[in-house]
Amino acid sequence: MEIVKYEGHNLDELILRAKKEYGKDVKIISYEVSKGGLFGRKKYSLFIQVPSPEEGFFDLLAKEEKNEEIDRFLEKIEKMIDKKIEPLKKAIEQGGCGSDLSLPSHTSMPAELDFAEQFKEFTGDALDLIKLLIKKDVDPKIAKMLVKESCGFDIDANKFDLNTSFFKEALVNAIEKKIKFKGPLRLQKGAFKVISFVGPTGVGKTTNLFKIASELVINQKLKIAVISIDTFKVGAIQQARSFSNILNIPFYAITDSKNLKKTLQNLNGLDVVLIDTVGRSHYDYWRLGEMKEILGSGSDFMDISLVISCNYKNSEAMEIVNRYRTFFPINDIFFTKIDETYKPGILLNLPIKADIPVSFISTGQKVPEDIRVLNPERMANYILGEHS
Ligand SMILES: Nc1nc2c(ncn2[C@@H]2O[C@H](COP(=O)(O)OP(=O)(O)O)[C@@H](O)[C@H]2O)c(=O)[nH]1
Ligand SMILES: [Mg+2]
Repeated sequence: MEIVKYEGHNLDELILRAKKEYGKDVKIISYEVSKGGLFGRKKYSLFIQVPSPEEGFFDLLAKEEKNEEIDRFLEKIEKMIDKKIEPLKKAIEQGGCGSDLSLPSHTSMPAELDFAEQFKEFTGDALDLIKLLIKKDVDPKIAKMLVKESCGFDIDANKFDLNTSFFKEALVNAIEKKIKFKGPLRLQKGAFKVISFVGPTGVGKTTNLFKIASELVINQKLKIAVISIDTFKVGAIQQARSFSNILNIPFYAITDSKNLKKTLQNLNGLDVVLIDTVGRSHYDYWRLGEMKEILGSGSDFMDISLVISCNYKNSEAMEIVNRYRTFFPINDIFFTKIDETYKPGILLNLPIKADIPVSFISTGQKVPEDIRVLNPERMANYILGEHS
């Protein structure tokens, strides 16, 4: 910033001069009047501010002040927006992100009111358990249905409340009634059994197949073989082959149904054959049809386990189940990656909505130890965040 002084006897003329030289928006700071000279005529000193060619310290400071003003203005707007969307944010939190029933039907209604309306037949601990389940991404309808299983009618309050003071007990009881569990693998020696693992790419089919293989070979002392029809994923065969070598079990890589039939016939003397499949996109109908042809050749003695990652969104997982079940009868759901899942509501939502029993849960990448048989208590622990 630079100050320029004009002097003369006519103030209007001085202003005109300044404007001519520095533009019509020139900033007038002040003027002074003095009397002097022979005839005592008025003399004016006009001070104007002109922009300097380079920005000085004061210019920058002035700009800063302006930015602060803008910042304050923006902050105000942000606060106003926050206030407006607050009920919506609460509704999403209570409805559980990712749940397909997560948004309340009328979003203009404050979340608490809507929650109270949806669950008005419950009170006390029952209501608290419903809230907790929804927070863990359990579908609100399923949360309601499960909690009701462990409720009694409180005549005083005219509402349902838990008939135990322990959330875990209430949840285990409800899970026992509503979800089927396949239980530990109890395979007979000599009773030729085939188990196939299907599901999208990367969910953990190969890794977990070998966890099961280890259990069968090392603990149950069964004679087993592994067949891989996962010939399309880069490195898949090598990965499976090296696991098989470690466990010292026969491994076969197969690409068409005729070979699968023949191989299965040849392996008839074994106790168990585990089949690892290609994990394609579940949208790939044509390929799934082809796989059905391959798996279909042994359907009488074959169990098909659908492997699903707990990371999936509820709606996505349900879609996967529906696509796969149009091609194969699914015997059980095998959950993986619980260790990477903060809100494991899918554990309850999927088996209940799909009406399919659950088998195992994979708890990490380590082979063979990171796997557990799912049972009601374990499932309740994962939901309540009490697992160790
Ligand atoms: N964190 C975590 N990673 C897993 C789990 N199960 C498998 N994985 C990893 O997921 C990746 C894909 O597994 P893979 O068995 O090749 O999947 P596939 O394509 O279905 O056969 C590998 O890096 C596995 O180590 C699990 O329970 N937790
Ligand atoms: Mg694989």
